[in-house]
Parts: sequence; structure tokens; C-alpha cells
Amino acid sequence: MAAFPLAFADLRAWIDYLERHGQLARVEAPVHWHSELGLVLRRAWDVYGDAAPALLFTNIIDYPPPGPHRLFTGALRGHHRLAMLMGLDPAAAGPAQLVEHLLELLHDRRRHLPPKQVHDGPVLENVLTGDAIDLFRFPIPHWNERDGGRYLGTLHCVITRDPDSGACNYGTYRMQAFTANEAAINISPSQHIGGHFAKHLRRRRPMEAAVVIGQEPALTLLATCPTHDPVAEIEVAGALRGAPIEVVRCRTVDLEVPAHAEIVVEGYVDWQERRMEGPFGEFAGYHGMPPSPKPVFKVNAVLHRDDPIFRGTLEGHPVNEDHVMSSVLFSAYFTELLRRLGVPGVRRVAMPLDAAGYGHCVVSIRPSAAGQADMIAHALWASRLSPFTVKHVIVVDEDIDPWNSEQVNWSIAWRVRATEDIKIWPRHRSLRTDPRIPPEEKDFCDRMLIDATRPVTWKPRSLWGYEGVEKGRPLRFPPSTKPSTVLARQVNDGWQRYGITPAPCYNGKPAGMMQSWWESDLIQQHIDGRMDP
Ligand SMILES: Cc1cc2nc3c(=O)[nH]c(=O)nc-3n(C[C@H](O)[C@H](O)[C@H](O)COP(=O)(O)O)c2cc1C
Ligand SMILES: [Mn+2]
Repeated sequence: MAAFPLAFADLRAWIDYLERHGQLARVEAPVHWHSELGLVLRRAWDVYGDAAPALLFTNIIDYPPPGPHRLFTGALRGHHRLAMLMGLDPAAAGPAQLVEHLLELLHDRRRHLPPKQVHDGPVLENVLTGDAIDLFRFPIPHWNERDGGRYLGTLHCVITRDPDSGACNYGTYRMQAFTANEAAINISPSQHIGGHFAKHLRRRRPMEAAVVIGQEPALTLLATCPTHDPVAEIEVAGALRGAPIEVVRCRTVDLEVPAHAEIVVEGYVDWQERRMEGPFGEFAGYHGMPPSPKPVFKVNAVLHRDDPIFRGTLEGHPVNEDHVMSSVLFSAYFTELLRRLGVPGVRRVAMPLDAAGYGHCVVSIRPSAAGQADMIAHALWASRLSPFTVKHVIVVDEDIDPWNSEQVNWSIAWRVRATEDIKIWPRHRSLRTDPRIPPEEKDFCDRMLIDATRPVTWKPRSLWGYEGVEKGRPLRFPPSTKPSTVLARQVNDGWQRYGITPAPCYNGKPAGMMQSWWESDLIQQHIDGRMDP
């Protein structure tokens, strides 16, 4: 696949790139930071779908220039823009290619690039300490009407250090701004920052942290990326962009931050204090979790570029930026999990956007023995991501594209016998955000496996015909109406002869759900025996 090596120097270079490629709208109309900004983004996503451009708000009410007055959002709403960020051809690279590319980047440690230390950088253009600190200097949005407050951190990167190894972690954990110099941080124990915080708790020591807002885009992606082996996300981000990220030392904490970031907030997470945070419009599309006590981050210093651009994102119902990123990141994580465990027959793993990239995991396999779907479900439900992902596992045959929800639904309709193929695991460890679980039963959910593969144990029967038409072995399952490769190729090759062009006006989608039956690449895979019919 054509690679576009893209070492975006900073967020501004990424914004320029998007603008030059017709992927950005500047919103110059006045927009209020309370709910209106979020709703404008929401409508763009809901009405324009993948065609919604990234948005740069430049006229936010209460935030006139020359103070901080710009906010950038919505860049990663669509796999095509994630492809741009990853240096792949946006027209050719679908989510399955993004997953493989990410796995290559994570595995090839020789390509990982440690950050480059520099003494100065644009983020030091303004250094604020003491009374000069005011988080609300920045146009922090109140994204959803029902949110408990304004969210300082949504697509940011929190940097913390492991007190034992000295290694740093780079992750995205939501943060609600409370006062001019205090914010909540949503630390889950199962996340890397949770490990760091537990060590500080045991030592009864505050945890130093640097909150980066508006970093260059590769680090944004990696900060939300779960990995199996410990990696420094900033080094993988270096590999992704093909150049190390330049970092400067913080002024008040023992950490380094990207020199080209728009904003950095330095401080520490108090080990004792907790304050009520939330609710927040979460990834499932609900305000599922009532407010609860969270650790408090206290600010020592604020660094920012001249005329800084704030960056954040709207969580909530599908499809949002988190879903686009998570669908690829989680699919990569689970692909690797199943490979490491040696589960046989696995082809592809997809976390579909319809289920918010978190809810459903669809795995395509080449079945060779009964019970493969059970092995897959149990493996997925045993991972550290299980508490907030994969309520439902759907296993399909390899002729079904797991990223194509219409094909998956067709398969569920006609390759499933409910009494045999659906299994339910009640009261499995889960997260509190699931809206279907009543408040008194939180922390558990019911998980479901749908095995939508054709039964592998059925014996061949000539009444269904033969592999190929009138030849080969008898079939084990009724033949679908899928064309034979020979005829499909003939019709493909002669298509111009028939003189058929699409109707200029229609309601619906430009592509049929079984378009893949006619893709020459897939036809060739069948001919080569690389894929089952
Ligand atoms: C918009 C957004 C908000 C997120 N909020 C949280 C959060 O509040 N808490 C959390 O544990 N993970 C959150 N995540 C997921 C983590 O960023 C992700 O699991 C990542 O792998 C964490 O890094 P780590 O693996 O280094 O711990 C969020 C992700 C996104 C995209
Ligand atoms: Mn990490």
C-alpha cells in the first residue's frame, strides 16, 4: 500500500494538512462553549457522517482574541482520516488495513524512536505559575448538556512516571475542570496510570503528572492505544510519524513534554483527596454512570504557545472520534491476543462502529473443529480490556467481512440456530456505564456469544449439490446464491458490454451489501484456495 510519510511537526501542521485536503471547516460564527459547541459538532457528525469535516472554532463566546480563542475538534471522525494520520492512502486503507499497520508499528521495536530532548520550544512561549494560573483562560467546552461540568481533558495525553522503573506512560483519561487550578482525573485501576497511582498511594505520595492538550496527532492516537507489552507510547508515535517527538523539561515536575504542544498543565494528583466528578456523556452513548468521587489533580504551572489552540472531543452516541480510534486500536489488541493464545482459524477481528467500537467484537474464522467460537469468546472476555469492552462476541465464517455489519447481520439471520449457537454468560465482571444494568447490580453484565458460523460437524450431503456446480465433494451446508468464481470473473470482465450504469437518483447507499462478491481481489483469493466459499 502506498505510504505517505507524514511527520506532522505539531497540531498546526496537521490542521493545515487537513485544510489543504478539503477536510476542515473553520467555524467563524459565534458559538457558545456551553452545549452549543458540542451540539454543532454532533449535528455535523450525525448529518454528514464520514463526510463531516474537522472543525476549527475561532469565535467562542466569552473568549475573544487576543486571549486563547480557538478550539479544534472532530479530526478523527472517519477511518479515512485515521489513515491520513497513519500515512496510508485514505481511499484504499479500510479499518482492516489500519489494524495490520498498527500491529506492525507496535511489533517492530527497531523503528520505535525515543523522544529527542531540546532546551526550548514553542510550548514555553508562555509560562504561568501562582495566581496567574486559570484553567478557564482556555475555552474548555461543556460538551453535552447533561455533563457535570467542563472537560479539560478528552483527547489529551496524561504523562506520569512509574516510581520504581522510572518509565513514563502516556494515556488519555478524562478530566473535569473544577476550579482555576484543580481538576478531576478518571483513573481506572486496570489502566497503566492506575498502576502508577497505586504505587504512589502505597507510598502516601502525590503523583506528578503533566497534562498535554493539543499535541501532534500521532501521540493523540497512541495515548488511547492499549498494548500487550509495555511500550513507551511516545516512541511508537515517533515510529508512526517517522521522526522522534521533541520534548522539553517541565518547569515544576520531573517530566518531559512535547515541545510543540499547544498547552501543558503541570501538577500532581493528590493521593488522599477525592471529589465528585461526572456525569459525562460516555462512549456507549449514555450518561450511564452517576457522579462518583475521583482523585484531584492540582496545578503547579501552565505552559502554552502564543495563540494556543485548545483540543478536545465530544463523547457520546456513535459515531464519534473515540469510536473510530477505538474500533481500530481494540481490534488490533484483540487480534494480537488471539494470535498469542494460538486460537486456531482466526482471520480478522473487528470492533464495529455501530456498537460504538466497544460493545461488539466480530471475529471471522475458518472453522476446523467444533467449539472454536467458545474459545474465542472466553479469550476475549479474559483480557484486561474486558471490563469495558466486548459485551457480545459474534463469530462469522471467513466469507463474511467482520467490518461489514450488513453481512454480519445476514449471517446472524441465516447461519444461527438460537438453541445451539447463542450462549449467555450471566453476571460477568463489567463496567458501571452499561445503561441496561440497574443501579443496584452495577459492576456486572451478561455477555453473549453468537456463533454465526456454519456448523463444521455436519456431514456432506449430495442433496445440497457439490462444491463448484455439479462437481467436487458434496456440500455440508445449503449453497448460497453467491456466484461461482469462473462466472463472476466472466461477468466482471465483460461488464462494459452490458452498458449498465448506476441510476443517477436513488435513495440509499451507493454500494450493495455483497459488493465483495464481485471484487477481483477476493475472487482471486477463492481461486487460489486462500479463502473458503
Ligand atoms: C476520549 C477518550 C476518553 C477516555 N477516557 C478514559 C478514562 O476516563 N479513563 C480510562 O481509564 N480510559 C479512558 N480512555 C481510554 C484510554 O485512553 C485507553 O484505554 C488507553 O489505552 C489508556 O492508556 P494505557 O493503556 O497506557 O493505560 C479514553 C479514551 C478516549 C479516546
Ligand atoms: Mn500505557
